[in-house]
This record gives sequence, structure tokens and C-alpha cells, in this order.
Amino acid sequence: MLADNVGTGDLSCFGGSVETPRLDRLAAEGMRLNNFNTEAQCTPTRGAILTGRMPIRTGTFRVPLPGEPGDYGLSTWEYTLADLLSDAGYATACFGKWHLGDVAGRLPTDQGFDEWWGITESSDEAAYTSHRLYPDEWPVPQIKEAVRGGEAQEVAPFDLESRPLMDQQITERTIGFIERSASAGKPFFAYVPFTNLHPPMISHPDFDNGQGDYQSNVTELDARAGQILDAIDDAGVSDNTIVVWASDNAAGEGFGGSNAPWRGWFGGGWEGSIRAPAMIRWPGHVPEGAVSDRIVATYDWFTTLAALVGEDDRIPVDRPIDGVDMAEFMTGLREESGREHFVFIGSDGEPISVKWKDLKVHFREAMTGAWSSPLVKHQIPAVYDLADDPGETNDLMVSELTLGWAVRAAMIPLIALQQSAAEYPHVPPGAEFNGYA
Ligand SMILES: [Ca+2]
Repeated sequence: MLADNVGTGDLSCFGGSVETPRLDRLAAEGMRLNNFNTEAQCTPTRGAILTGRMPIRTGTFRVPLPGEPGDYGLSTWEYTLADLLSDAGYATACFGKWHLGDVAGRLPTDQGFDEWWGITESSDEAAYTSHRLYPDEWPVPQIKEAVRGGEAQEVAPFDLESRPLMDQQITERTIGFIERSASAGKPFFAYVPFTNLHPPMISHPDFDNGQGDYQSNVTELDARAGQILDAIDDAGVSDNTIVVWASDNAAGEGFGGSNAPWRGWFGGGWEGSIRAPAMIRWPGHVPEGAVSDRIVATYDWFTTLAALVGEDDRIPVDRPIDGVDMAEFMTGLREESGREHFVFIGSDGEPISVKWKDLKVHFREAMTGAWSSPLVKHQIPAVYDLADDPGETNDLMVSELTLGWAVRAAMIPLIALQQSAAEYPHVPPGAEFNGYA
């Protein structure tokens, strides 16, 4: 289950102000990740989760803008987690927001999923047709569905009427898929990218809790996770089902959410832009009540889940894979995640900041809290020690000037990426790609 733009401070199990009893219980039954590092926008995180590769490598490092010529999203040459699990005999389905390509050949059913229902782009499209100037002759955003090998069909307009009902429908379809798969004795992979809490935020009529649309939608998101968890229980497969719940980015400024205790908002280089809530449950395997501050990245799910289900020999060897196998870490066999660095690349494809252990080096800084903020390059990188300065308030290059060596530590993964790209050039956004010679 992948939430959209939900901040750490939005869930009560992370110390947030909205009660999220089902997610709190899920976290308590497994491992809560305090240092889960996401990508710069919706598209990059999704590309990274599904391929195990840094979005800069797969041409998915930013969302496409409306009207931009050419295709975007993942090349079908990419080997997704759905491809891997499908090849391993799993039924695979995607219900919800795709955002990794909107043309035939780049839809979920072209990328390893047997079935799909949802939107190709992002939730903001729900508001397009309600604007007084949206041209009548322009396409009306659609909810679509497809099965593998078939053409995508338009189901209904995606607009302000259907927007608040999306996560209900995503949940109902997920539950149906779980029931069908479990009763057939078929292993299954359900990828469930919810539409909440991406604007436009409109409360579902059943979940208006009087605290405003944002809080109401957090409540709904929690309840939807609960309904899916209940379905797994009812199907009798809880002990044999790995559940991962994560957000794709932090909360954005001005939309009502919270990234507390981290500084900043989605779109910059502060921890409040990078860290998002995440948790994993697998009864009898992932230790109950575990909480970790170790660094985990979006692309680590690919390698880790492949290893947890014993299918890691299917991980491609003909391309750089950035994910670390964290199976031993997530099953409590080791304390270290195996990742010391996290490189945060902006939506322009250039690094913003690099985390190494507790030290954080900022090469650039967002000028405002807005997700669209300009990024400005520092003359000299800023360095923060997250161990005693988690709020990133004391730039040690200014206050002490004894941590220049931290920049060297931050350069290691950047140089490694550059060298790797010389051998395996990045796939440009939207490019047809057929592999490395
Ligand atoms: Ca997002």
C-alpha cells in the first residue's frame, strides 16, 4: 500500500496528531521505519519501488508536465517487481494511481501486472474539467482499467465527483483480488497506490470527521488499510502475507499535513522533504514492535521483497540495481540495514543533498517551502549532524568548519553513480530502450 504525500507527522504511530489506529496496529505488529527515504516526486518514488533502480537511471526522476511532447514513464525493458513476481508464479494487480506512463505499452499491464484499475496520472487531474477555462475539446481525464494483453478501457470521468470515492474503489478491488487469489490458492502481489492525500482533497462522505478535509482523508486512509488487512485475515493468509505500507513523499506545504519532527516540506532537501512513514509486517518473520532509525530507500523494497519471498535469483544482472537486500535487517537477523548513504536527486536530475550515516550534506537549498521552489546552489556545501541536530538548524560548515571531510563522504556515492553511468548510460525520460549491448 502506497499513500500519496503523507507526512511522518500525520500518523499517530509516528507521533502525529491524527489518530490512525489501524496503521498504528500494523506498525506494532511489525517494523516501523523512521528513516525511510523517498524520491523527489510521485513518479520517481514509484519508478524506484518497482524497478529497484534510482529514478535518474530509468528516466523517471520527475513528473511530466501537461503538454510536454513525447512519452514518459518506464520503458517496458525495465524489469519491475510485478514482472519478477509474475515470473515467479504470482497473480499481480495494480489498483490506483500509476504515474509511470500514459500510453499503450507503458501501462501497468505492460509492466508485469495481470490487471489494473485506476488513473494513469496524478490526482490533480480530477479538478481540470471543473475549471471555467478548461477547453471543451480537450480530453476529459479518465479512470481506466486493463487486463494483461488487452487494451485499456475508459471506465468513468476522473473529476471532482469521482475523486473522493477513489480510495474506496481501490480498496474494494484490492479486496476482491485478494479473495479471488487466496481462494484459488494462488500467491498474489497487490500493488495499491492510493490517491490520498494528494490534492484536490475532498472528504469521502463516510469519513468526514469534522477536522477538515486533510484530517478526514488521513482517517479514511487508515480505515482503508484496515479493510485490506481484514480481508487478508478473512482469506486466512495473514501469516503468509508480507504487508508493506509507505508514503511516496513527505507532506507538502500548505495542504494541511505535517512532517514533524523533521524540518521542511516535500520539494526541498531537508529531512521533512525526504523522510516519509513506512512499515512492514510479516508475522513470525519481521519482529513485532521493531522500530528502526537505519537508512532505507525506496529502491530497497525491490531487492528486499524479492529476497524475502526467495526469488532474488530473478533480480536482473544486466543493469545497475541500486536496491540493497535488507531481508536480514527486516527479519531482525541484523541491526544494520546495509545502506549508509542516501542520495537525494531533485526533479531536475541533479543532487540536492546526500546523507551518510548521521551526517547530511546539502549541495543546494530550496528557497521556499513550496514544492515548486527554486533550488539554489550553495557556494560551499552545508553540513548537518542529524544525531544531535535532527531539525537541521546548525550548518556546521558555518558554525565550526571542522567537518569538511563530510563532503568527501557525500561525494563517494555521487562519483560511484557517475562512473556507473559511464558504463550504463541513464535511460532518458520517455526513451524507448532495449538494453545495454
Ligand atoms: Ca506524491
